[in-house]
Amino acid sequence: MSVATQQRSAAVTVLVPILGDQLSHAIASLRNRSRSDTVVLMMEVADEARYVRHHKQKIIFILAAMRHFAAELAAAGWTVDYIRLDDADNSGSFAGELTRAVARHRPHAIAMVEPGEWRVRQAIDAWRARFDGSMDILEDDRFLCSISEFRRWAGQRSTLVMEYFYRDMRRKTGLLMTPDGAPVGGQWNLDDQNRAPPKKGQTYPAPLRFAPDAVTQEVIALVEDRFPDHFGNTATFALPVTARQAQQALAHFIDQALPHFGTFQDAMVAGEDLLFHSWLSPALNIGLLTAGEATAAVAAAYEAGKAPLNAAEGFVRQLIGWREYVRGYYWLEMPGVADANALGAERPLPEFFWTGETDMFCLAEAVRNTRDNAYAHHIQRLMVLGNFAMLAGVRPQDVGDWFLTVYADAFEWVELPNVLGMSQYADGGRLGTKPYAGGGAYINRMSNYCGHCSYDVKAKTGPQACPFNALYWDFLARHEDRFRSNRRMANMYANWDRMGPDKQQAYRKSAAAFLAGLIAAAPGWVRA
Ligand code: FAD
Ligand code: DLZ
Ligand code: SF4
Repeated sequence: MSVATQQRSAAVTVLVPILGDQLSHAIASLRNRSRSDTVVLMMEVADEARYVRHHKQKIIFILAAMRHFAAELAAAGWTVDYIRLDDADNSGSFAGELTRAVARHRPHAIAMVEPGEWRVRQAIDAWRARFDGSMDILEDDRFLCSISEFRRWAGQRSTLVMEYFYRDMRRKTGLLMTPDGAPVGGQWNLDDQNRAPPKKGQTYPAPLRFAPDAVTQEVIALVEDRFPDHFGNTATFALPVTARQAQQALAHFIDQALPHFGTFQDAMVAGEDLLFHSWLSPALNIGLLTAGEATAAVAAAYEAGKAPLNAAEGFVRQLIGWREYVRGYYWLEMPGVADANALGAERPLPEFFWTGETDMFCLAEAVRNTRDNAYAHHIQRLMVLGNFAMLAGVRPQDVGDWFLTVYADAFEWVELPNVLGMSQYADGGRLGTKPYAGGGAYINRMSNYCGHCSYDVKAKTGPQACPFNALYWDFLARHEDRFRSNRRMANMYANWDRMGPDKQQAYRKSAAAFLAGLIAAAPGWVRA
């Protein structure tokens, strides 16, 4: 491997630690800095792989991308002190490696970009308090909205409605805006054109899969050796691990998938792991690609007539709307939100989230995609996995641990708001105004899953009936006090009322029988 671990001969002045999700050549800590008095520190540490037992592909992805990035920096003339996981003296933690690096290089200053996760920020701040030199923590300006800017935005409002934040971000970036400040096409949000079910006979583009090179293969062997019991397949690893590959993935998405991305954003199809989704979140979240680059390329494709507005707007909304919004929410609400459990859900996570062994085809299919690719698309996460967990009353922190462990794109700043806020309603509606709850009819309408399933989606109660049906009504009944007065749920309660007591009882008995049969996961899946 060509990673440079050079000792500098001249007195070193500035140490620049770069974390595994900061792999951007334009990172603020390197900007305007001289190569002659800088040592870049990159640290592979076992603690980060083990604080939850990440999917093997997630560890491979981050370590392989780190090694490629370090080699690129070295080739560009930077001095890189790269600590490998299997280095003999590796302490296993960021704090331990910072201490060792200070002893090696005796820097007069340290400069690093703010860590993306609360947990890591706390550890770095604690270390910094003990360090007797100067240490600058710089803003992560790869995000389009800073943490302080979001705080100001939120401070002026009683509720955090994403739509208003999104409009401000459109104005700020000028993306898909006319010169006189109006949204292109006259509407801010084309979400109502993003919900078509899959079409019979539709074909889907083949995902762009990157074959592991020698560097990545070495990491795969290392991960198999060091973390053999972690969840996930490694033979199917195909993620981009360099900025160049991430650009290829973006170009492939724009060319092959973007034209249909908007229309079929909520569709699900058996055996189709991506449909028209981009699979760019892993690369975006570790910095191989920035949101600015991806949205500019998509807006340009729209302007060139290569994609319709509902696709370009849908994609831009996810990135400058949702992605930036959840990050702002995370830093606004942490650490309290991590323990949120507004619905008092206490059931442990079912075992099938790990094994995939369930007769519910939609869930088995989502777990398979997760195991094979460390990926599932948004509607699998929200309306299959998350929906099931919420309806079944699974403890939100167990759900969060699972999502954080299994996805290559899972970093707490984006995972936690999506799980606790959007999907589990654990924050009591701070992020979303109503729970994302759906029965079998929703999944049947938006997918072809039910045709493959041994349950009957049309049957309402009894052992053969789709479990989502009874669980849905049981959830509404359990949380009637909270949700009946929610205007957006009035229709659902009107339907519940029309059923009458016998039918209501049958639903509740069916749900109870199903829930009694669920097997809980053993604790060792997440933490040793
Ligand atoms: P596309 O559908 O192609 O969307 C394009 C991009 O938009 C994504 O790459 C992503 O960067 C961004 N995006 C879309 N939706 C969201 C969103 N809700 N929040 C933030 N960014 C969004 N996303 C993560 O990046 N990491 C996570 O750990 C994560 N956990 C999730 C957990 C749950 C329960 C839910 C419901 C959603 C979660 N998401 C998470 C959001 C979303 O599901 C993924 O970003 C998306 O599935 C990634 O696949 P893609 O790149 O093909 O996305
Ligand atoms: C997730 C992860 C893993 C598995 N390994 C490393 C690592 O060895 N070195 C590193 O710098 N980062 C790693 N990461 C990412 C971190 O856990 C964390 O998400 C980021 O530092 C953001 O705070
Ligand atoms: Fe899922 Fe129910 Fe359809 Fe089976 S019948 S795939 S459990 S929604």
